[in-house]
Amino acid sequence: MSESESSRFADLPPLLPHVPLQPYDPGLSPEEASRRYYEVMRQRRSVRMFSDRPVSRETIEQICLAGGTAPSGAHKQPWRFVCVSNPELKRRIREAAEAEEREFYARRASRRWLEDLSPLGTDSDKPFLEIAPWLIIVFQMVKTDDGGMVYYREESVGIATGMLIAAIHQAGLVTLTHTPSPMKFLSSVLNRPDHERPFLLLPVGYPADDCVVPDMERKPLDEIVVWEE
Ligand code: IYR
Repeated sequence: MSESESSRFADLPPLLPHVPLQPYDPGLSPEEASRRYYEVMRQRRSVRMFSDRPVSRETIEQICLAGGTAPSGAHKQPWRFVCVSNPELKRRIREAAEAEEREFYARRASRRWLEDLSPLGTDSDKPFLEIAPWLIIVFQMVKTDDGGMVYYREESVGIATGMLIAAIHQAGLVTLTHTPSPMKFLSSVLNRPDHERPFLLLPVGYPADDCVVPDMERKPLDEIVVWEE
């Protein structure tokens, strides 16, 4: 560290103890391990038709622990996962979300936006908010619980949410990245403090027996990657 960096503040906290990394060994070559992971992840679909079949709290706990392994700015872990199975709370969330969505489809959405959504068949009806056994509402924290700073909040919470979604899929369950907009109602319905802001709502459960999903393709590798070797 340069003289100017080390001496700017005299009283910074000491370096944490450092321990040897225990590298994760998939027991396979990187080629095989990454292929198998892709084969699992390519089967993930966003689902809007849920079964009411129960999912244990233990499962949701493991999924949240996996989401919580995400990296974050200065390790502030600025996420809170509010896990709702209470039927009365789910009903109130559905009611408020549908009110916002009715406004969205009837007035707020531009013609362009409705054009893009039309092939997906979405509308303001959100029965899955009551049918799915769990709703995980991801909140981002604009301050830590003790009033400290957080850094790269959106990036950190976005990464944690992605890892949560991967964990839901790995568990053999399905979800949907639901974005009721605006979502401020979630703070009041769920009684969350001011320093937590709603980020995303994930219904979690099994798909309905007659569940269908839109037949669409993902972009091929050469459209999502640029090589500079
Ligand atoms: N939030 C609305 C609209 C909507 C927006 C996008 I972007 C989608 O991929 C799907 C729906 C709703 O949930 O209906």
